Amino acid sequence: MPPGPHGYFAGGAGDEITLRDNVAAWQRLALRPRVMVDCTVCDPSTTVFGRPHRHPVIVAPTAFHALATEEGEAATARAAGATDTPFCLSTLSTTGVVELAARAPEAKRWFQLYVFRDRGVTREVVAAAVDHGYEALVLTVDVPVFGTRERDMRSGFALDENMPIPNLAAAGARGTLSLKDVGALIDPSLTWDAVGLLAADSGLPVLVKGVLTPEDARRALDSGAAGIVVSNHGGRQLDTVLSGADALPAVVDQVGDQLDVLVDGGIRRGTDVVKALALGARAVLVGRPVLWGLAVGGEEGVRRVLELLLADLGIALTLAGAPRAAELDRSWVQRAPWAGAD
Ligand code: FNR
Ligand code: LAC
Repeated sequence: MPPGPHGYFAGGAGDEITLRDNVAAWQRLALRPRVMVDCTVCDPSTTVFGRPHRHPVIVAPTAFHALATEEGEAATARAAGATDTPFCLSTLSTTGVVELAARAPEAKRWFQLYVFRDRGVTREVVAAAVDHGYEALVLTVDVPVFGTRERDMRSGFALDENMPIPNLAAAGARGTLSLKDVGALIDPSLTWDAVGLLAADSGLPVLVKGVLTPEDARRALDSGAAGIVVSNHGGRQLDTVLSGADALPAVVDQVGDQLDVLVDGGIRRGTDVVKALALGARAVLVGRPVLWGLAVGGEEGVRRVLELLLADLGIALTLAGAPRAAELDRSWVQRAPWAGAD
């Protein structure tokens, strides 16, 4: 990839402390495997919103897939569909909501929402998602403004005016766009009442993405959310916040019996997924690995990334003595001795 788009995909906010810790935090947990368990059948399945999923991996919403491959989000969604992985389309996609549904009809699709200042545009895009079979809305709540992305400042990263970004065009964006221009279209006045309104308007389950504290988890529950994604946006927003791995347990303790809690950030290995499930997550979202697969090999590349992760998950579950993923609990993890003193 050219350095500008590569830095945009790879980078985080500030000193990238949270970006690095997202990966490191899973590695600070040690597994406590059980042996002599009948592992003839491995069943990684889970339920999200009461619906069965063949496995707990979901493609995280990420913007601008045409930066990685000409086909854009259709390639990613098809690869997701081929591996029974739900695909979450970003509001900032380079393929529209309706077009993606037509080009990847097999994929289980979710839609991630950024609420624009122009609420008319938001209403229309949500209505299109509802009409075209998207199964859930993921309301991202950690972007009242974009974080300080110094890689993008150094590279002068901007979106070429020839790259289609349908929802931004509808929201009035024109010409070459910096991330600041994009951010200016997003409504920074959003508060918790938006969750219930969105659920009522759409009739779809609403997941609140970007919660890191039990306080906010409780507010999400009280606001009518169906679930939460414990997430720091891949370390791209507020630097030095907790990783998903470290924020997850307290959120599960607060609302886990009433809401589906998902987690993302730094999930790279089957063992990371096992740890997330053991800590109480129902599913995990994966961001950058999918983008790298897309950049290297388009649809085939994404498929390969997902297949590798799912195969690794099967081995990890089996070797952990938890062939049925639903049986994992916190007794499967402990703080690792190599994690160092607090
Ligand atoms: C993102 N993420 C994101 N989230 C969101 O809700 N809407 C979006 O449009 C985007 N766009 C986006 C672009 C890029 C390039 C990245 C890397 C991330 C955040 C994403 O959904 C997810 O929270 C993180 O990427 C998860 O961390 P990992 O798996 O990338 O470590
Ligand atoms: C990002 C946005 C688009 O993290 O969510 O770049």
